[in-house]
Amino acid sequence: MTIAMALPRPADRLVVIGVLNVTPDSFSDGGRHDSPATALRRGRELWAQGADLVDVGGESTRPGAGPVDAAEQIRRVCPVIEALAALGVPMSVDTTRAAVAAAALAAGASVINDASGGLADPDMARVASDAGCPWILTHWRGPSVAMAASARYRDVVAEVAQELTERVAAAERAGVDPGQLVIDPGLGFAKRPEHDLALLRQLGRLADLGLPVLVGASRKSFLGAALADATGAPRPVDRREAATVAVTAHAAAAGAWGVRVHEVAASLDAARVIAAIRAADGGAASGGALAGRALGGRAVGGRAAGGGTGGGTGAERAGAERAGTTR
Ligand code: PMM
Repeated sequence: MTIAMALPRPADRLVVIGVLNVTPDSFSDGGRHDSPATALRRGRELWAQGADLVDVGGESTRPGAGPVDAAEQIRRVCPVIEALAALGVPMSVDTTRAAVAAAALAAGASVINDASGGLADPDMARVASDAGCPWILTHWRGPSVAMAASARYRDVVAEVAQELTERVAAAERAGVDPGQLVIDPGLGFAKRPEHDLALLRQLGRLADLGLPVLVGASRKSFLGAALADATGAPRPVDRREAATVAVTAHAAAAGAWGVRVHEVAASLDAARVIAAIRAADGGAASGGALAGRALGGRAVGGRAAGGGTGGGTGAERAGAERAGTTR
């Protein structure tokens, strides 16, 4: 099956990417899907929930995690990607290693999700440019083991925007089509909770760079800190789901292109409701008190308009396929 090398662009809502970590040690889902069979089952679940992309990764990027060599990442992700591709599931590969990206693209992934923004492996730009596929560039200041020490900023939003601009320029110099680039502030990557929150509050300044913006907040520690109990203990990882959906709604209202989340269904609902609110014009023309007041409501990704993937959730798509109504 040939998988299109284009970004999903639902006409009217935020893209929702489902996380599938085929790792023993990721901070949230590590160890849950680290056999091909369990990973395949989870990938199918995410697709059925309506994921626009399933993001398959074989290396934990949690703070302090050590590197996983390319051969081991390939061993973890490629069988899963091949099996999901055979079902028609669109996928990104979450890796900072060019060899892993190349193997994953050959196995059926269609997007590179590079949490290092191209910095970890100088060959990544060539792989992205040769494949002509979308490339997600995440803000990064060094490997997971050294991340905490580089979480120093005078103006985190300005510095992240500047450093992402440099990554975009480097990708373009390497021959990558700018229409295939997505930027991501890298929440939790060399960031303290106050940095993550400031980046979310000012997402529009990243959107102003003119590229689609992806937000990866799902279950991250700044959400645990924001929901700390009376003793100051952070909310445990497995109870950050509502907080994750809150960020999805915020990102959608601020005009982000997509979110990367562990549970797709609730974020997809949030994305659809925000899209419905943004599309509503009843009363706006007659000028209610809040009518027309922008909530950061610009379209992100000025270089690439509309398009669409046919819309609908995975479950709806599956239903339509059963009913023979897909185009
Ligand atoms: N975060 C993680 C992994 N990959 N990719 C992008 N583009 N953005 C992110 O914020 C991001 C990512 C770490 O989270 P995980 O361990 O739950 O996968």
